[in-house]
Formats: sequence, structure tokens, C-alpha cells
Amino acid sequence: MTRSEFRIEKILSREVLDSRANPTVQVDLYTASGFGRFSVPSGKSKGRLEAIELRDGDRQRYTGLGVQKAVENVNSILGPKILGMDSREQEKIDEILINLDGTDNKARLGANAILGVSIALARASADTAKSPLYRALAGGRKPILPLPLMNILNGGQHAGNDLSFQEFMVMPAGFRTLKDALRCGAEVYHALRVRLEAKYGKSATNVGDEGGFAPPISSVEEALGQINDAVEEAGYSPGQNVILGIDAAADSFYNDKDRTYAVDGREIDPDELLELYISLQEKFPLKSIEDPFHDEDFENFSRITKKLGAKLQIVGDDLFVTNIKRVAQGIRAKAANALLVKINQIGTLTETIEAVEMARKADYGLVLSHRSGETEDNSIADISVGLATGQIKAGAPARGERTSKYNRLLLIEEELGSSARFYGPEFLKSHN
Ligand code: 2PG
Ligand code: MG
Repeated sequence: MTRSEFRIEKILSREVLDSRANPTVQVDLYTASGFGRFSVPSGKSKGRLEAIELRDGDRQRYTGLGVQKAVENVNSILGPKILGMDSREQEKIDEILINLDGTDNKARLGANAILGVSIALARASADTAKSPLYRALAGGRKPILPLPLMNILNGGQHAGNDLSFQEFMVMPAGFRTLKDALRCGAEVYHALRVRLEAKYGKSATNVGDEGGFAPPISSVEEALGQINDAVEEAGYSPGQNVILGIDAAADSFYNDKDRTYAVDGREIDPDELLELYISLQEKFPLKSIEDPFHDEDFENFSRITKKLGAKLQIVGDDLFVTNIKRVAQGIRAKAANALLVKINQIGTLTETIEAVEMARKADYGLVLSHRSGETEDNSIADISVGLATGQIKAGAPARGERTSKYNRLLLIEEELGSSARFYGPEFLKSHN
């Protein structure tokens, strides 16, 4: 391969649709002998400090959610600036993109525009090198197939029910291969559907934004109980084959004024919420709790980590927003012991990798994550394997924008053959 083959020749962006019928940015990037495409995802329960997604605001189009400005920023500002450069220079190019924007949170040109270019670049560069993206990202590191956190019951801002917690996940960890883990997740999903229909009627099996069921359940404990029973009904053993995770996304039910949380129809204070988490992990094989408190509450994040962190994973999502400044603050405060990694929270691949490496160094767990608004793009599967995050959160084993990630992981596992290593058992071992 010659240097000239990696030359960036053309960049073209357009508006496409995401899984919630909202427009999003897609970027195509051509090198002299390769091609990369990326479609940017979009969150709903966003952290306050996330990089800014640029939306047009013109209510005549897509109720104001159009991304024509971001697309135009790629086509006429970001793209032209990096034409002719060597696509392997990811860090240098990401820095140019960041500087062109010039703000702290990518508000001027849009994190959606910038991330579109950054990931399309990584894809094109890998394609030019005739390497799958995961291998290009792994460098010398051994790729690891991540343990999936599958969100099979939806609440919070992702569903039209009264559940305060946003995500109820199964983690099929007790398997030797990802293939078996996915099968288990899908079988539990079906067993849950049957249970929910029997108890609450047909409409209880309608699904939320991430493909999990959105039944008319209003108690967190009932939701976990239904899932745990579904695990058994599907023929698996809770705690051994399958452990559970939640994303409370506590910001979305926090009342700033009186410092209370609205859970299961009650207003409770942080102490009571902590007690609730403690009792849930006593009753269920709960091994991962994401965003248990609101996104400025480093203190209670530290308290819960101190109390439960030896046994389970406390994940910071809205708390950290994949931003090294926040991650550093968290490490200092011993807040959480795992980082949720969302590429569009920060807006470039380079900054994502910086956050991952900082957290890894501090021995934090790593969960690569999708957004509730997704597309058929499957780059995060490769990113998770390549960066060896060990865990991935990509929604239910249903709906195309979710299965595209899981199905890509199956292909990677097949490609790795006997060198494939599935992280599930290691996670189990370190969290019992
Ligand atoms: C989360 C995510 C993804 P959203 O809170 O972890 O599951 O939701 O994309 O809406 O922020
Ligand atoms: Mg979250």
C-alpha cells in the first residue's frame, strides 16, 4: 500500500433518517482507494454536558430537527479543510476538526457534523488498509468480543409507561461464546414477551425506543422480577448464565428544587434511593447500575460505589459524558467504577479513545454504548471489539438498528475463529 492510496479525495454528507424518524447526518469519505461511511446516532436522555448536536430549528422541516446546517458544515467547511490529507492521521485530523469548530462543546459546527467525519475517516482508512475497522483500532492489542447489555424492558424517556428507570437489561455472561450469549438474550426476550402478555395483555408487548417491551408496569422491582422469571422460564440460570443491569438515568426523574427523585410514584431522597438500590441487588442478580443519581451528584456516586462497588458495576453515563475532564473528576472522587462510552457525547474518535484509556488506567470497567436514536450503522460493534471495552450496550435483540450491531459482532466472532475471546465469563468472575 502506498501513501497516496490513503489520500482523502472526497467527502460528501447528507441527511438520512434515524430510528425515531428524525433526520441525522451521514458522511461518506473516499480515499484514493478506499471508502468509509458513518451515520450519526442521537440520544434522548442526554447528559447536560454532552457535545452539542446541531439542529436547524426551522419548524417547517422535521419540526425543527433538520440537520441541513450540520450537513452543510461537513460539505463546505470540515471536508474541504482535510482534503488531500493522509487518512491515517486520525489524531491530527480530529484536532483540525475540533479547532475549526473552536468551541468547548462543538456547538458551532455541531458534534453531529464532526463525529460524522471522524468515524467515516476511521472507516475509510481501515478500508484502504484492507483491514476491518476493529483490527485497525486494536493496533497490537488482542480484540475482545464484548458482553452485551441487552435492554429488554424499556421505561423512562424511552417508553410510554410509568416506569421511572429507563433500562432493564439482561447480561448473558455465563457463556463461552458471544453467539451463545446472543441466543440466550433472544430466548429470554421471547420468554418475557409471553409472560407480559399473559399478565398484562397484548399491548404490554409493544416496544420502546430501544426495542425492549414497554409494559404498563410502574414498579422497578416488578420489572426486574418479570425479567428474572423470564430468564428461568427460558431455561437459564439467573446469576450464573444471566445477570441483570439497569440504567436508572436518574437525571430524568430528579427534581432539582426539592432534591428528590420520583420513583414508583413516590418522592424519595438520595438516601432512600440508595437503600432501594441496595435492596434490589439483594433480591436480584443485579450486577450493573448506570446513572443511579443525577449527573452532578459525584458525592452519592461515590457513596454507592463505596457501598456496592466491590460486588457490582456502577456506571457513569450522564455523569461523565465521555469527557476526560469529567472522567478525571470521577476518578479523583472514586465516583463509579465503570465508564459508559458514547462516541457522540464527545464528538471525535480521538477524544473517545482518550476517555477510554484514562478510565482503563484507573481500572474502570468500559461499556461502549449506542444511543436511543440509532441507524443501521454498525461501527460501534467494531469500536467495542477494537478498543477491547469488554462490554457493549446496544438495546434489545430486536429491531434492525439494534440487531445490526449484534449481527456484526457475530461476524467478527466468526472471523476471529479460534482466537475469539468472549468477555462474559471474565466479567462474571470479577463481579461475584
Ligand atoms: C443511555 C442511552 C442509551 P439515550 O442513557 O444510556 O441507552 O439513552 O441515547 O437516550 O441517552
Ligand atoms: Mg444511560
